[in-house]
Amino acid sequence: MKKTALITGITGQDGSYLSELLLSKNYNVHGLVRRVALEDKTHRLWRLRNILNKIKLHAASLESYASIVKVIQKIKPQEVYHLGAQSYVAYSFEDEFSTINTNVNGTHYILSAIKEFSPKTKFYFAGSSEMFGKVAEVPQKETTPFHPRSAYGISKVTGYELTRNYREAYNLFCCTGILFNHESPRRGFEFVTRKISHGAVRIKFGLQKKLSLGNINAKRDWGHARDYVKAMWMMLQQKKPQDFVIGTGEQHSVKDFAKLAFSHLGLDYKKYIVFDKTLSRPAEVETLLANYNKAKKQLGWRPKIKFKDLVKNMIEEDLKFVKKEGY
Ligand code: NDP
Ligand code: GDR
Repeated sequence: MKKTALITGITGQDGSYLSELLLSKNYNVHGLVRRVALEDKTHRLWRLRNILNKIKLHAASLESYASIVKVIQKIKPQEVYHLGAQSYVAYSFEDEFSTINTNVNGTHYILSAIKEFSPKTKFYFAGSSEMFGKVAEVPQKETTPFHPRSAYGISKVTGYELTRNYREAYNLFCCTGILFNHESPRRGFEFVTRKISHGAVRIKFGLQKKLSLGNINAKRDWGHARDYVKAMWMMLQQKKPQDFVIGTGEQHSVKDFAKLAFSHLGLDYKKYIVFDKTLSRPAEVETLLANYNKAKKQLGWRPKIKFKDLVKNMIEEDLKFVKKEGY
C-alpha cells in the first residue's frame, strides 16, 4: 500500500529535498503550509516548483492546534516530518517570544494531535546541534549534555524533551534527529554559507563590492541537505523509535568556507570580507562537531557529499541563479 507522509516546513530547504526523496519512494506527499504561501506560489513555493503537481498542500498554522488537527484527522498519515520552525538562530535573539511560541507550541500541537487522532503515526522532530550550544564535549553525540545558547536552541531542547516524553508516556513512535548544519543551493539567503556563495558570485559579476560578516572564526560541521533528509526517513523505518546525531565528523570555520567559495571564482576572500560587529551574536556557539557513529552503525547512514563538493555545488548554482535572476 502507498504510504502517506505529512511534512511541516515543506516550503523550506529540507522540506523540498525530503518531498523529492519520498516521491521517489512512491509516497503520497502532503505538506502543511501557511495560507499566504498558496497565494504567492512563485516566491513562497520556489523550492517546490518542479514537484507542485505531485504533492498536496494544506493551509494550516503551526500556531493553531485546531488547524493541525483538521489535517491530521483528514489524511491520517503513516509518517509526520515536523520541520516547520523559525529556524534562523540570529533572529531568535531579536524575537525570542515568537521563536519559542512557534517552535515549542507547534511541536506540542502536532504531538498532541497525533496522540488524540492518529496514534499509529510515526513522528520525526527536527532537532539541532544548537541544542549542544556551549559544548560539554568534543565531538558531540546523543548522550552529550545540552547547553543551548539562544531562544532557538532552547526551543529545540524543549521540542526534543516533548518528543521523548510522548514516546515514553504514550508509547508513540517519536524520534528526534539531532542534525548538524546542512546546506545546499536551496539554503535561505540569511544563513552564512548561502550569504557567502551568493555574495561571492555577486562580487564576481560586479553587483556588490564587499561582503559583511560577523564571527568568521565560528566552526561548524557542514553537510549537504540532500544526504541529511535520507537520515530522517531512515529513522522512521526503524523497529524502535530512537534519537540520532547526524553530521559529517568534519569541521571547518566560516573563514574556511569563504576562502574556498571565493577561490572557486578566482578571487581572494581577504580583499572582500569586512567585519560587521552587528552580525555578532549575544551568545555564540563557537564550535560544533558531530560524532554520528550511532547513525552509521544502526541506520547504515553516512554522508556522501564532501565539504569541498558542497561549496562547489553552491557556487555553481549561484552562478546560474545570478545570471538568470540578475540579483
Ligand atoms: P528553513 O528555514 O529553510 O524552513 C523552515 C520552514 O518552516 C519553512 O517551510 C517555513 O515556512 C516554516 N515555518 C517557519 N515559521 C513557521 C510558522 N510560524 N508556521 C508555519 N511554518 C513555519 O529550514 P530548514 O529546511 O533548513 O530546516 C528544517 C528544520 O530543521 C527546521 O526546524 C530547522 O530548525 C531544523 N534544522 C535545520 C538545520 C539546517 O542546518 N538546515 C540543522 C538542524 C535543524 P515559510 O516558507 O512559510 O516561511
Ligand atoms: P547556525 O547557521 O546559526 O549554525 O544555524 P548560520 O549559517 O546562521 O551561522 C553559522 C555561523 O556563522 C556565523 N556567522 C554568520 N552567520 C550568519 N547567518 N550571517 C553572517 O553574516 C555571519 N557571520 C558569521 C554565525 O555567528 C554562526 O556561528 C543553522 C540553522 O540552520 C539552524 O536552524 C540549525 O539548527 C543549525 O544550523 C544547526
